[in-house]
Amino acid sequence: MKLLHISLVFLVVFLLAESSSEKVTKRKKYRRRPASIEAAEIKNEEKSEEDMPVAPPSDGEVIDNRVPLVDPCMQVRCGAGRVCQVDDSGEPQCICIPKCPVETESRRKVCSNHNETWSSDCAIYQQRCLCDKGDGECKGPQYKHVHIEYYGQCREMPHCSQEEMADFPRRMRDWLFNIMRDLADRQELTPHYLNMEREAESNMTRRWTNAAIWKFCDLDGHPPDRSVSRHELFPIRAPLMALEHCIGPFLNTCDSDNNHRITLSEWAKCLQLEEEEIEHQCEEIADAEVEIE
Ligand SMILES: [Ca+2]
Ligand SMILES: [Ca+2]
Repeated sequence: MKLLHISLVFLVVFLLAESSSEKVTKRKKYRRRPASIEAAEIKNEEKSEEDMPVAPPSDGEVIDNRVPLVDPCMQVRCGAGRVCQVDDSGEPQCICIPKCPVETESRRKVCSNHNETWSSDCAIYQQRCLCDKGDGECKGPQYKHVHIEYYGQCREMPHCSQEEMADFPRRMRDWLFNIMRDLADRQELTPHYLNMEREAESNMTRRWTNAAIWKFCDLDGHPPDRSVSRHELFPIRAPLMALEHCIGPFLNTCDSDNNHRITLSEWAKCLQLEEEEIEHQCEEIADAEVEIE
């Protein structure tokens, strides 16, 4: 009996250690917020929750059913604003996060697509989940698709002047190249994109094009279908909106045929690059997925 008791204590300690190390890993994945377009650094593999695939509304996604069952939730990844809970029949379910951490810091605030300030990203995703599940706490049907427009408190955006807009593609190209170079310095690019970065360093004509192609591939991940949806623009749009008031209008102009998707040639055109110098050079998705996980 005593032996069983000790074994149980060990099991609990082990599980606690496992779950806390997982939390540390997840925390590391959160992106630093860029200070400005020139100084911004966005890590290639670091995606926000919004950017990750969201689990189906009612049930969880079983990642690998070969792992021996300890806690059914250990194998389940829930979408943003959801947590895994084992139901009465022992099945893992993704439920809306019951309580978001109380945030007092104003830098945690986010501005929604309804131009409303929320206390944190957790609060906004929780609300979306509640509406998705038809919960009484849902504030209205419009919140079913609520999302983060940008980080920080909602504010009146200055108008992007014609001169600012005219200069924006150049600044954006510079910014993309600088991020790519920075990731290469930190050895955070895959060999495939590292080769493109080296070519960009040594060949001035490839400098902007390679950086533009790399960023396009980086954004086109969910799903990788050779076009970047509005949803896939999130990692570039949300962190920069509060700092660069031209980013929104700029990204809108990129979708020149207004079909809500940006193709590589539309991307090249709005960055004012020669279309014929741009070709699809994205790494196979199987490799990219390994990198994200
Ligand atoms: Ca895509
Ligand atoms: Ca388009």
